[in-house]
Formats: sequence, C-alpha cells, structure tokens
Amino acid sequence: MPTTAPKPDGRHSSICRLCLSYCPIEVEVRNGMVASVHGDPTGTPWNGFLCPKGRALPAQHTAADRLLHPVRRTAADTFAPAASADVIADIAARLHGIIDAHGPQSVALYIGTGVVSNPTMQWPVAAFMRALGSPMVFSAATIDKPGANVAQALHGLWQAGGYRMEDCDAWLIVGGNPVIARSNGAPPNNPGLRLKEAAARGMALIVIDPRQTETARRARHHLRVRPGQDAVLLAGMLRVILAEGLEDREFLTTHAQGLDALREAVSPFDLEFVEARTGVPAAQIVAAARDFARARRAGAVCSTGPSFAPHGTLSFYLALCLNTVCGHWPREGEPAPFPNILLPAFTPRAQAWAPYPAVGAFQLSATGLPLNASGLPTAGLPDQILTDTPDRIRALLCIGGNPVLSWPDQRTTERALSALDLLVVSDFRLTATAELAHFVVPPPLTLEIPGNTQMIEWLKYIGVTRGMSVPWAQATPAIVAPPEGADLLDEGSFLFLLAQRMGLDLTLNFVSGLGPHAEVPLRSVPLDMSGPPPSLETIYDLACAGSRVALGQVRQQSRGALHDLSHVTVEGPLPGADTRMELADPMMLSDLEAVLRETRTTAPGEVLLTCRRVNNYMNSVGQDLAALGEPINPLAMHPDDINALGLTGARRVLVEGQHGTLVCALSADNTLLPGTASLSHGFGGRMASTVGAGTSVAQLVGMDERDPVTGMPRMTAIPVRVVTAP
Ligand SMILES: Nc1nc2c(c(=O)[nH]1)N[C@H]1C(S)=C(S)[C@@H](COP(=O)(O)OP(=O)(O)OC[C@H]3O[C@@H](n4cnc5c(=O)[nH]c(N)nc54)[C@H](O)[C@@H]3O)O[C@H]1N2
Ligand SMILES: Nc1nc2c(c(=O)[nH]1)N[C@H]1C(S)=C(S)[C@@H](COP(=O)(O)OP(=O)(O)OC[C@H]3O[C@@H](n4cnc5c(=O)[nH]c(N)nc54)[C@H](O)[C@@H]3O)O[C@H]1N2
Ligand code: SF4
Ligand SMILES: [Mo]
Repeated sequence: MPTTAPKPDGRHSSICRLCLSYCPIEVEVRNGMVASVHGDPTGTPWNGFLCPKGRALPAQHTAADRLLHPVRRTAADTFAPAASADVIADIAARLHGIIDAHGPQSVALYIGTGVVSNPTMQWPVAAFMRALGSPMVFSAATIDKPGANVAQALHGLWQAGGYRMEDCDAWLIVGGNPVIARSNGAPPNNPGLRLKEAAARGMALIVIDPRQTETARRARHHLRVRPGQDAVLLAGMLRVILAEGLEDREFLTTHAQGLDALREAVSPFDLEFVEARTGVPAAQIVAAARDFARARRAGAVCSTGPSFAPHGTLSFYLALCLNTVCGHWPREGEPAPFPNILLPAFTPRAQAWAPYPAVGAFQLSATGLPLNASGLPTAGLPDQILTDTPDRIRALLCIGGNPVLSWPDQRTTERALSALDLLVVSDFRLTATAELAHFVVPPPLTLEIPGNTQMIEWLKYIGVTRGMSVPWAQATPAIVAPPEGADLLDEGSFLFLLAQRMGLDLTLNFVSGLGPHAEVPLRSVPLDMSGPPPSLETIYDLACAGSRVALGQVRQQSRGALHDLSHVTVEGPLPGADTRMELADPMMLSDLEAVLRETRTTAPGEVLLTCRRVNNYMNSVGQDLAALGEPINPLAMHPDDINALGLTGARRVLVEGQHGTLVCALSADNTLLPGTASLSHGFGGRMASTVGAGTSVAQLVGMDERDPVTGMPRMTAIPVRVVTAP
C-alpha cells in the first residue's frame, strides 16, 4: 500500500516506469492530480528524453476504464464491485478448497511485465508460492528471452560481466531495436542518442535484423538476415574469425575449453552456404566479423528476434561464443562495467564461472517441458490446465500480465483460462484476460507508489551486456494519492493479506546473481504476519540492504544522481582458479548440426511473418488511451510484395497461417525485407469479442514447435499467406 504522503501541487521529480528505460521525469501536479509529465531537463544522463507513452502517463492515471475497486464475476457472468477484504476472504476460501482436494501443485501463478512498473511485486509473489508449496510459478520471461539464461548456463559466465556499449569499439545487436524498444541491447538512458554518439566516436555497430529498423539505420553493418537464420549467420561469423586467426588465443588458453570442437562444428558454415541460407552477402559477413573480432572491446547481444525464432537458445549461445572467442570480456584492472549501485556490492573478477545445470528435475507432466534456467516454460501452462491428469492446474493467479494477448496460440489460451476453477487477475483495467477472471484486484499506478532504479541493474543477469551502464541511481516517492474512494491493493499487499487469511507465513528471499553464482549470499527475511503488510518502501529497504550506494542516500537526491564508482575495478582471479567457459556444449553443437541440415523454404506466395515493437505501446498497454492515437496494428509489407501478391489498393487483408487466420489493415513499409511481413503484439481483444482495437497476432502463433528446453514456440519467421480480405 502506498505509504508516502502525496506531493503538493507543483513540479516533482520522479521516474517513468512504463518500460525499463526508467526515464527521469518531472510531474506537474494540479489539484492533487497528475496534470502533465515532462522529461527531466536538468542534465540527467537521459538528456531530458520522454517518449509518447511517458507523456500519456496522466491519461493512464485518469483513464475512464481504470478499475478503482475489485470486481467479482457474478452468476449472470457480469462483474460486480466488491470490497477488497471480501474478495480476499472469498479467494482464500476457494484456494483452500482447491488445495484440499487436489494439492498445492494445482495452483499456479503467472507474473507478467507489470513487474517493470512495480518491482516490489516479485518478492512476495515468489514467497507466496513457496509458502503454498507449489512449484507452478511462471513468468513473461519464459516467452521473452528464455534462451538467454539457458545459454549462459551452458556456456558459463564471466564473473565481471560483459562490457558496456559505451566502452566498446564494436557492438553487435541481433534482432533488437533499442531505439524504439529502448531497454534491450543499448544503454537504457536514451539509447537512440547513445547509439548516435557511439557511431560518431567510430564504434562499429553491427545490426542483424531483416528490417531496416531505426537502430539498423545507425549501423555500419546492417546484415539483413532472412528471419529464423541467425544461428547460421553467427556460425558463419565465427568461422570467418577462426579461419582468419582473429581469435584471442591467450584468453582462450586460460579461460575457455572446447575451441577445437567449435571450430569443427562451424566449419561447414562457409561463406557460400551462409550467404545462400541467410541472404546476407558474403563480403558483409566478413567485414562485420573482422570489425567485431579486431575491436579492443566489443559485445554481442541477442534480443527478441532470434529468441522468438526456432533454435533461439543456440543463437544466444553462439553470441556468447563470439564474445569468448574474441576475448571480449573485461580484464583485470579495467573499470567494472556493471558494478551494482542499488544492488549489493560484490567483487567483479577476471575469471570464468563454469557452466551450471540449465535444466532442473521438475517437469510439466502434460508436455514434458522442464524447469530450466529461465524458469518454468509459460508456453507449457495452457496444456497443464487442459490436461486430464490429476496434477492439472486448476487455479491461476495472474499478476501484471495479459496472457490472452501475450501467450502463443490465443485460442488454446482462452480455452485454458476458461477451464480454470479459479482465475484471479491483478490489473488496473479489464483486459482481455481479466474478462475471463473470477476476481480482478486492481493495484495503484506508478505515480501513486514509490520506486527506484534497482530494477534496471537486474538486466545484467538476463544478458551479460545489458543493465544500468551509467552509475546512476534515483528513487521516487509516490507523487499523487490514488483517486478518492478507490479500493486498491498493490500486488505484494494483496498476496500478504491473502497469505494471512490462509494462515501462511511469508519469507522474502533476495538474490543477486544467476543460478548458483550469486554475487552475494541469498538473504531470507521472514515477514511479521500478525499485522498489516509491509509498506512498499519497507520492501525496497529490504531489497536494497547492503547495496553499494545506500538507498537512504539515493532517496535524498530526488532528481537522481551519478555516483563515482570508478574505484570499482575488475580484480584478478582467485589463486588456483581453473574454471572455464564452454565453447562446445554437446546439446548446442547437436542443435547446430540440425540447423545445418535444415531445408525449410517458404512455398510460393508465402511470406515470413516477423515480430516488431512500436513506439506508442508497451505490449498490450496504452491501446485504450486516445492520447496515444488509434491502435490499428496493420500488417506491414514491402511495397514490392504488395504488388506481387496483387494486394495493391487493398485496405484489409486476410493473413492465413497454419494455426489461424486474421483480418487486418495493410500498410506499405519499404523498411521490410521483401518476402517478410511484420505485426506487433498486444493489440485486439478476445477471439470472440469485439472489445479491443487492432488485431491480435497471438491468433497466428502455434504451440506445436516448442523448443524442448525453453518451451519457446515460433513467434517470428511464421510462414503465412496474405490475400485481400473478402
Ligand atoms: N515501445 C516499446 N518498447 C518496449 C516494448 C514495447 O512493446 N514497446 N516491449 C518491451 C519488451 S517486453 C521487450 S522484451 C523489449 C523487446 O525489445 P526488442 O527485442 O528490441 O524488440 P523489437 O523492437 O521488436 O525488436 C525485435 C527485432 O527483431 C527483428 N526480427 C524479427 N525476426 C527476426 C529474426 O528471425 N532474426 C533477427 N535477427 N531479427 C528478427 C524485428 O524486425 C525487430 O526489429 O522491448 C521492451 N520495450
Ligand atoms: N506474438 C507475440 N507474443 C509475444 C510477444 C511478441 O512480440 N509477439 N512478446 C513477448 C514478450 S517479450 C513478453 S515480455 C510478453 C508480455 O506478456 P505479458 O506481461 O503477459 O503482457 P503485457 O501486455 O505486458 O501485460 C502486462 C499487464 O500488466 C498490467 N500492468 C501494468 N502495470 C501494472 C502494475 O503495476 N501492476 C499490475 N498488477 N498490473 C500492471 C497491464 O495493464 C497489462 O495488462 O509477451 C510475449 N508474447
Ligand atoms: S522510454 Fe518512454 S515508456 Fe520508457 S521509461 Fe522512458 S518515457 Fe517511460
Ligand atoms: Mo518482453
């Protein structure tokens, strides 16, 4: 529950927390309400940046469709308002009934991207499920970039992390567009400007993307890969580097193993083969590989493009191999690239962490999908609800997520959610998912709760070259109070009160690090269950305990501040250390061989549908706000394809895939690679309803091609036909 007193009328410093850029803002408060939001102009490392989503924060807070009190489904299938205390009592009773009959495993929890807006939810969420005794914890991370964590487990890690882009002479982004998506693959602070500055100082930006994105336009080498062929291209680059002797032999001798096996595995990926498969001219591959390898410092980062394609984990793995083969890891004496600010102080070392298990023993019985280094595969959740085995999931708590529009195979998702005995949604509006819920419990919005920048620092654990690359920290109190008369519960308080009602004890666990390689030992903090829930500031105090810079100090600098952490340098390895990173994981090399043999081609008339993000919307958030324009989500195609397929002049088209069809608007877009099309996700509503604007691409995504480890289905490079809509 928000505990900080709201601010008086006037301008106040805060942080936009709609995406992981966490832009510093100034909020104009009038009559106790958010009147307008501006980028903070006072010389922050964001340079006053603010995007349309941030400007629309006031509209989000005052939206007419915002839920201001819990609702429960009635016998007549409508929603009736209810007091939060009553709703908690009802949910507790129903959970007790389900657990008594079927065991704790029948209760699952899904935590979505809402965690970006209120990170305090993550610890009580995990604590609640531990207390319940259910392993069924799912998150949006496993339909985002699960291959990142699995690849890091298979490859091992560099204890000091990867380089920051700001220090690099070459930088490789595979299937990401940080100029628009902001938080992936470039510094979080105004990535568009940072990429421009980097290009101006001569950094070789290499972008692998079928589309000529806003990011690719700033690149020295834009490799316009055919969708789904990233592993082939990365293997080809590795082959060039090894054939030309550009590897860092000294580094490899001490810190890696498996070089000979990797060399052999990539040897069939010669330039002729790679050009034919990827569509990227051989000369470009060679030039990019040389720039990457010869750089004094460089980094490679994969984002959603390769993640959503088949062999996603392999692409992440090969990107790590590129870093290691070229020795692009920070050495002893260099400044620590990601030293932690609001995360605990730790000792970054020029030493490898050995690989660790990528797959756990627990499996989802319906699909056989295992618990893996990124968590339990969300794409296996619907089957685990629809299965008729005794261990089926019967209740789902959905916290800050919108499965109907974000999970693959929308038809199956809706069928599964409708089959639940209990669906509880924490969201601030009646989303396509909330429409299927038995209870919806709305939280306060970002400017009504405190926050700080710790969350961005976490990104380094899900991608070694990501995270807070400027030593910046900021904290914000709640700026305004929730609307008068509202009955709102932040996610942690909701779960605390539910646990209290169910007689469960919650213990918050704080970890920083990956797998077994925590930077500091795990801290467990049992909560006092006898009184009210801890305030969000209390949870932040616990989460930031032992931080390199004290949260109390950060709170006092309300505009945020840079901290001089230049004294934190990379230290030498521990004496006798002989841990190595692995270049030839057997599972990865056998997947590479499978890639080599693949002969999939598109049939005549088919195009490959790709994913993309748009500036005005954060996944499914914002489409209801008039301030952000009309949410159309047209299918984008290259004008030549529109011509060739006889679609010239068509306003609406029918997109037919193996898993469904979709009617959508058509737009000509000459940034697309001919033979591809693109659609964003998060638009539209339920399949049967007319609620929601734009079209939901989840209707075209299937689940039959799930990665055996991460469960990631094919969410890009989907073959479709496009015809004029009747
Ligand atoms: N404005 C805005 N910002 C966001 C979001 C948003 O919805 N809107 N969402 C947030 C979230 S949850 C995430 S995970 C991040 C995602 O951040 P990014 O991963 O940067 O997302 P995109 O901008 O969609 O970039 C993906 C790119 O992959 C390309 N691509 C598609 N298929 C392939 C392929 O097979 N191979 C390669 N190499 N490229 C391919 C697409 O053309 C696209 O340019 O953005 C976050 N930030
Ligand atoms: N086809 C296709 N599918 C995709 C993707 C794609 O590009 N294409 N992208 C994938 C990726 S990268 C991701 S991360 C997932 C996203 O999957 P989800 O996280 O399930 O989807 P979102 O649309 O981000 O839903 C976030 C929900 O949280 C709510 N919310 C926002 N802030 C708060 C808050 O503070 N508290 C609470 N309780 N709720 C809040 C919002 O209203 C919204 O309904 O989707 C994945 N699915
Ligand atoms: S990029 Fe836009 S949505 Fe993201 S934090 Fe900044 S202003 Fe907010
Ligand atoms: Mo995501």
